Amino acid sequence: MFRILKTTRLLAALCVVAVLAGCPKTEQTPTPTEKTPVKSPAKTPELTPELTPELTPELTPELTPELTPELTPELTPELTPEKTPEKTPETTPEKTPDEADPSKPLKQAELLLELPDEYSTPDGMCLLPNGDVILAVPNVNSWLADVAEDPQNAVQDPPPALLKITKDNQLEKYYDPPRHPETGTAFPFGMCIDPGGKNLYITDLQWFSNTADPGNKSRVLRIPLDENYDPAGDPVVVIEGIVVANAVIIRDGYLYVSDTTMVPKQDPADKTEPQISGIFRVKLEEEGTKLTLPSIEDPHLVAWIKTFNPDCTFGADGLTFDAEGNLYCGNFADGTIHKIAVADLGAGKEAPIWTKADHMKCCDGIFYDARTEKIYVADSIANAVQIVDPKDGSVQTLAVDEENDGTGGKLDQPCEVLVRGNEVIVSNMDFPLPGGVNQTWDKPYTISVIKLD
Ligand SMILES: [Ca+2]
Ligand SMILES: [Ca+2]
Ligand SMILES: [Ca+2]
Repeated sequence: MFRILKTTRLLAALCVVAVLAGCPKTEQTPTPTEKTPVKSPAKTPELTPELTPELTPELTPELTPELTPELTPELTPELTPEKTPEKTPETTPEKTPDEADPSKPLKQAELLLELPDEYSTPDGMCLLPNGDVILAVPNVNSWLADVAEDPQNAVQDPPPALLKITKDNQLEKYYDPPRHPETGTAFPFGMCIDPGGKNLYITDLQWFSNTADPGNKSRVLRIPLDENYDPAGDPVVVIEGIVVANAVIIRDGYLYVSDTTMVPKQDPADKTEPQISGIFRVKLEEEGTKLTLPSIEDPHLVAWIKTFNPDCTFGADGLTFDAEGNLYCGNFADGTIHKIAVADLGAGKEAPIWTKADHMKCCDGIFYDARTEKIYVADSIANAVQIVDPKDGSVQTLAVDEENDGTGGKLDQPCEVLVRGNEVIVSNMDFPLPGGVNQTWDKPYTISVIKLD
C-alpha cells in the first residue's frame, strides 16, 4: 500500500512503514459523533460518456497441434547409417482440468469503465440489492504525490469521493465522505451495506493522513440510506481507535473491520519480527465504540494474524463469510488466507494460515460468491484475480496481466473484487508496491470485468 514511482520513493515508503511500526502510540482523542450534514449527491451526467467497454477479442483456444505422423509408405529395408531414424515425437496426453497448471488463467479481464481523471485511485466496492455498485475513491495516489511535494500544505485535491456504477454501467457521483474532525481528511476504503439495505458502512483509513505518525485515528462510519439506497442522513461513527481500518462486513448483527497494522512493531528495523494485525467486531447497536490500547487486548478483538513479509508490513485486509458463516481474512503482504471458524468468532485468538499457493502473492479484497461457491481474491502483487475453493483451499488463477497501464481493462493492480451475476468486477488501485508486477501509477484509471461462465 505504498505509492512508489521511483526507487528512491520505494525506499522512502519502506521508511514510512518503519516509522509507522515504531511510532509511539498516540492517545485516542475522543471524537464526537459526526454531525456533518450530508450533501445531496450531485449527479454528474457528464461522467458517463466514457463508457465504451471494448470487447476484448475472444481468446482463441489453444490449438493443440496434432501430431501428423510421418507417412512412410516405402518400407526401407535397411536403415542407412547417415539417416538416423526420426524419433517419433511422443504425444503428451491432454491434461485434465485437475492436472492443469492452476496458475494458468482461465479468463482475460476486460474494460468495465474508465474513470475520469479526478478519480485516480479507486479502492473498495459494495454491491447494492438493486445491482448498482458503490465505489470508494480515496485518491491516495494524488494525495501522497502532493504530500511528497509540500507536506505542510497538501490538500486533498482532487477530493475523495464515493461513486455509483449503475447496473447498466453508468458512472455517477454518489457521496462526499465526511472529513475527520481532527485531520480534516477523509480516506474511504472498505464498504458494506446492512442486510436491510438501510445503511452503508465505510472505513475511513486515516493512516494516510500522516503515514509517519498515524496514531489510531481510523474509524468506521455509518451512512443512513433512503429507499433508493441514496445517502439520507448524518454520518455516525460506529467504531474508532483503529490504525488501518480496511475492510468491513456485516454478519448476524455484528460489524467486522480489519486493522491492517494493528500492533506497531517494537523494533521497526527488525525484519524478523512479524507484524501483528487483527479483526474487530461491534454489535450494530454499539455505535460510538472506542477501542482501548493496546488494542490486541480489547474485548472487541475477533482474531489476530501474523505477517512475515520483511518489505511490506500490511496484514489483515479483505474479509468475507462463506455460506456456513466461517470468516476468512486475507493477509495482504504474505498472500495467505486465514480462516476463523464460526465457533471461534470473537475468541480473540491467533488465526493460523488456512491456505496459500505459490502463485497467490497477496490477498487484498476477498469476496465469497454463493452461486459459484468460490472466494474471489484481488491479488495486488501478482496483478491477478485468484479463485479459492472453500472446500479444499485450492487456488486457481482466474485472470492475470503483465505490467501495463490498464488500457482495455487489463488488470492494473486489483485491490477489490465483487461478483455481480456472472461478472467479477475488479477495482484497480494502480498503487505500486514493493515486489509488485505493477510498476507505475498511470492513466487510464479503470474498473475491469471478468465474465464467468
Ligand atoms: Ca483492502
Ligand atoms: Ca499501472
Ligand atoms: Ca492505470
